[in-house]
Formats: sequence, structure tokens, C-alpha cells
Amino acid sequence: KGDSGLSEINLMKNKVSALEGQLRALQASFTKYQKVATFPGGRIVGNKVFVTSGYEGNFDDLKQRCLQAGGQLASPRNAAENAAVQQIAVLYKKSVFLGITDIQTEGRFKYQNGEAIVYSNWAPGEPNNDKGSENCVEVYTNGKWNDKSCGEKRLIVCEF
Ligand code: 289
Ligand code: CA
Repeated sequence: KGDSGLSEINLMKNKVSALEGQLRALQASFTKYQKVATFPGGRIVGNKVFVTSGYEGNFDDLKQRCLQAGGQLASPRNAAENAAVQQIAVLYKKSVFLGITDIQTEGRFKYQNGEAIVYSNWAPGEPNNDKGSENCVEVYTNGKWNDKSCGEKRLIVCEF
């Protein structure tokens, strides 16, 4: 019994060290694919990955494309996430539509899940609902937000 107990422990040790090797290999492969996924138009903030394909379209088009890809339109919830979206806007020299609208109730901006926004970075004087028809939100290359007509075409940035 004593000997078979020892050999069982050794078998377990071998299994653990094999698993440790596999984990290291997986971590290295994950790090590599994070680089692939974020080159050049992607940014990682915590658990979120923001990424563009370079496509430009209206709000409904962009929203569908992010959902189809298994993500959603970028919805920055803090300054670090907004900075990531801004960096992508700068890279492509284009403003970006966020996954935030006041379509349901004028002046009450919400994420696509219906939650009221917890963070904003409005440009001075915004949101102004210009001509009574601005229910979407664009991020300028300076990181500031403007409410804008959802029918305009802007750069896609999805979050995953
Ligand atoms: O159609 C008006 C928009 O292009 C923008 O014009 C000005 O930049 C500001 O009035 C913005 O608020 C507005 O969204
Ligand atoms: Ca506006």
C-alpha cells in the first residue's frame, strides 16, 4: 500500500507538470493571438477588446455588423476605455459611432442593453440634438463626444 501510494503521487506530479507545460504554451499562444487581433486597429482595456475593420456605415449597419461578429458597438464605460476608442479614431482619422443612443427618450442616453450611461465625455455644448434629429453618439479624434444623426456614416469599432 505504501509503495503504491508513492507511485500514485509521482503519477499525479507528472500530470501536474505536463498540465503546467500545456498552460504555458496556451498562454504564449493567447498572447500571440491578442497581438494579431489588435494589429493595427485594436486596443485591449482590462477584459475588453476594442477593434475596427475600417468599415464605415450608418448606426444600424454598424450595430448589426458588431452583433454578427459576436460583439457589440463600442460602449466606453470609463476614461481608459474612451481613450482606447479615441486612439482607434486617430489611427483611421475618422469619428466613431458608439453603442449609445437616446432613441427611446430624448436626452436620456443609454447603452444597447437599455442601461443608462455611467460615463460620458461630451464636447462643450453637446449633446444639443441639432435640428431635433441627433440620437446617436460619435467620438471625435480628440476623444470628445457629439450627438449626431444616426443616418450619417462613421467608423465601426466593436467591443468583445
Ligand atoms: O448637422 C449638425 C452636425 O453636423 C453638428 O454640427 C455642429 O458641429 C454642432 O452643432 C453639433 O452639435 C452637430 O451635431
Ligand atoms: Ca450634436
